[in-house]
Amino acid sequence: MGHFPAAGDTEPSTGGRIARRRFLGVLGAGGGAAAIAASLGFRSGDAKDETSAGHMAGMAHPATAQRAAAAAPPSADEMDAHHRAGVEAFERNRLAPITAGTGALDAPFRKEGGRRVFELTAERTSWEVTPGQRVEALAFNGMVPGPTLRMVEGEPTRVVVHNRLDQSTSVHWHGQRVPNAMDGVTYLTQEPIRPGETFVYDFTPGPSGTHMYHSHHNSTEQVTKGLAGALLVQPAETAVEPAADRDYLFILNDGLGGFTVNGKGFPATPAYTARRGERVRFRFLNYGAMAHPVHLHGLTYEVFARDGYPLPQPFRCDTLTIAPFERWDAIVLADNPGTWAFHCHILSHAEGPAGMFGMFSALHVD
Ligand SMILES: [Cu+2]
Repeated sequence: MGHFPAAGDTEPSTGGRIARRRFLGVLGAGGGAAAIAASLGFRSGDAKDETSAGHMAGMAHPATAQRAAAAAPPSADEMDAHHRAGVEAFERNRLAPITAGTGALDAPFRKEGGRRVFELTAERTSWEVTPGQRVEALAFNGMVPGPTLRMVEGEPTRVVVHNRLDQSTSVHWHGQRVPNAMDGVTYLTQEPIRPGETFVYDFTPGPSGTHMYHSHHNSTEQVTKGLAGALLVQPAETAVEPAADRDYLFILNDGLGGFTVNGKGFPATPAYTARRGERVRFRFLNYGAMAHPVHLHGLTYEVFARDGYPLPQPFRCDTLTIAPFERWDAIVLADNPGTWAFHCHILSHAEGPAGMFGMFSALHVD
């Protein structure tokens, strides 16, 4: 995260440049600052972020940029305009994607004999986090997070991993009880998958529930830049899990282009929907470096599993902290109509002077 502007991130320079950096630092870290910098009309070099084109449509404002350059805070009108523009962009995203690329799509698979076979290819990819904010990702099958692998408890499964990176890699099946040689930790359980090589993982999925897969080689870089995804194991006996009308992923990361849900920062974050009276399952996963307390307005979580294991007693809450690499499953009864804010409650991960950013989404109940 060191490349993002922070309050102390000033060069020994003079005048407006320092003031501008300080101003950006106050606005918050990560993609938020990047998006805000872009919206205020800074070139990406000024903000030292990863933004290329970096404009949220309709949010650039020449007068705002001049004022910011003179280190004056935005006026109430300007602040409100940015807040409004963000929510309007989020609403547009509900109808049609405002960024290229969708993460965590279901992975296709084929059957060979009684075996389910997936293919994963690790490659460098350009990934659009918020409109105009492109970052260099390390991705499986070109998406961030990687494709969702849906397996069945007890059904023999193979994952063929192709490495098209310029560094070695491996894949760990986080939460699965696999034979040691399939555990994916380089030199501890296997040789690295070298650039250009392919490795075949064979195991029988279990336990059931919400799990993950991720690189276990140079993982500080490889995982946070995208080499991770959801691994969902359907129980052999379906009665193990509560029934749900909808089943959603809420995958947190804080290491690629700021604070993200399913690979996107607000306003490009997923907009969740439900019909009144439905039981909605949320699977929370975190492959970032920080814990994130995810709060849902107006409705209640009934949390029933942690790391795929059913809790002895489900519990209710409205703010659920997801530590790195934990998985939590909750049912939300959509009994209160409206559009409910759904966000990380570390405020500097979700909302600042220019409105919502990063880990902010909403659940719309018809
Ligand atoms: Cu957070």
